[in-house]
Amino acid sequence: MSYLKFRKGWEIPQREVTPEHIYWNRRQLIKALGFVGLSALALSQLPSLEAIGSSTAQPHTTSTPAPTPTLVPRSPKYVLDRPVTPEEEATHYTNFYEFAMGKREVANLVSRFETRPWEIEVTGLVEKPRTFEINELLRLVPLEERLYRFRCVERWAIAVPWTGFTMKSLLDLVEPKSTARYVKMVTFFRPDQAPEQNDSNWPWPYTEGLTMEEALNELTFLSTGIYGKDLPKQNGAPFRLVVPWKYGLKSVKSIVHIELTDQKPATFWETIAPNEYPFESNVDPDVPHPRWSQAEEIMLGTEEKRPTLKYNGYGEYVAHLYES
Ligand SMILES: Nc1nc2c(c(=O)[nH]1)N[C@H]1C(S)=C(S)[C@@H](COP(=O)(O)O)O[C@H]1N2
Ligand SMILES: [Mo]
Repeated sequence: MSYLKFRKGWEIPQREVTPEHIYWNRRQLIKALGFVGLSALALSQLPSLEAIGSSTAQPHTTSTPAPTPTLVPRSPKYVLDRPVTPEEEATHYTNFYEFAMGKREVANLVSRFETRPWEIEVTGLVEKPRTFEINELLRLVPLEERLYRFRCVERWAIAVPWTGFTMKSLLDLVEPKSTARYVKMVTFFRPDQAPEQNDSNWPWPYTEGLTMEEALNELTFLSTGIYGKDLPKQNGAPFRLVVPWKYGLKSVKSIVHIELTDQKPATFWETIAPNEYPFESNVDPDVPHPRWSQAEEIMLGTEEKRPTLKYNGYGEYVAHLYES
C-alpha cells in the first residue's frame, strides 16, 4: 500500500542544535518565581531546571480554569543516557496522520484543530464510568515531569521532558473491574478540523490499546506537556499516551475515549498491516521490521546513530511483563 512508504527518519537536514528548551525553561522559571525585568545576562546565569522542575500549563480559555501554573517537579527517577532533543526538532518533526503524511507539514496544518474545551470519556469495565473535562482531570491527578527516550518504529528517536500523570492515577479514579483485560484508547474524529480524516481509506479514528498490566505499569504516562509547556497540537494536545518501551505508534495522541474491555482492541496500524505493526510492538533490536533492520536508531536534531536498546532501555521496569 502506497501510504506505507515512509520517508527515512535520518533524511533530515543537519540543523543547528539550539538548546531552546533551556532558554524557555529559565524564562518560565523566572515568571513562576515572580522575577521580572531581569537582564539577559542574569537569565543566562540561572541554573538549568534539571534540579528544580519546570512550570506547567499556560492559560486556557474555558469556563473551568486550568490549574494555576505551578512548578511541576521533575522525577529524579527517570534519567537519560543522551542529550535532550532540541525542542524545535521534537515539536516540528511529528507523526500525526490525521493532519498530514509529511512530518514537517503537520505543525502548519493544526490551526483549525480545537483542543479546549476537551472531554475524555472513560467507560467499559469500570465501577465508576465518568467523563472528565481535561482541566478538571488535571486537578485530580498528581502532575510530574519525566525525561523519557522515545523511539519511532521508523528508526528516528527523541529524548524529551514530558509533563503529565500516570495512567494508573487516572484508572484509580474509575476503579477497574477485575474482568478488565485491555485498555482501548481512541483519538478524536473531526474531518472538518483534521484534513486527512476525510480520506476514508484509513481506519479512523486512530485507536490503540494496552493490556491492563501494561496500562498499570509505572512507566505508562499520560502527557499534557513537553519542555515545560503545554503540549503543542502537533504533539497530541491536549492529552496523549506515552509508553517509552514500545514503538511510538502505540503512544496515541489527542485521546477522547478510554474504554476498559475484555476484548483485545483492533488498533489503527495493526488493522492496516498486522505483520508490520503487531499489537505488542515492544522496541527490540533483534526483531527487524519486515522492510528494515531495527538494530540502530537515529536521534533527531543531531542525527547521531545509536544501537537500539531492548525495551528502549526500560527492561528493568517492563521485562517481567513478557516473561512466560
Ligand atoms: N492519533 C495519532 N496518534 C499518533 C500518531 C498518529 O498519526 N495519530 N502517530 C504515532 C507515531 S507513529 C509516533 S512515532 C508518535 C509520534 O509522536 P510525536 O510526533 O509527538 O513525536 O505518535 C503516535 N501517535
Ligand atoms: Mo512512529
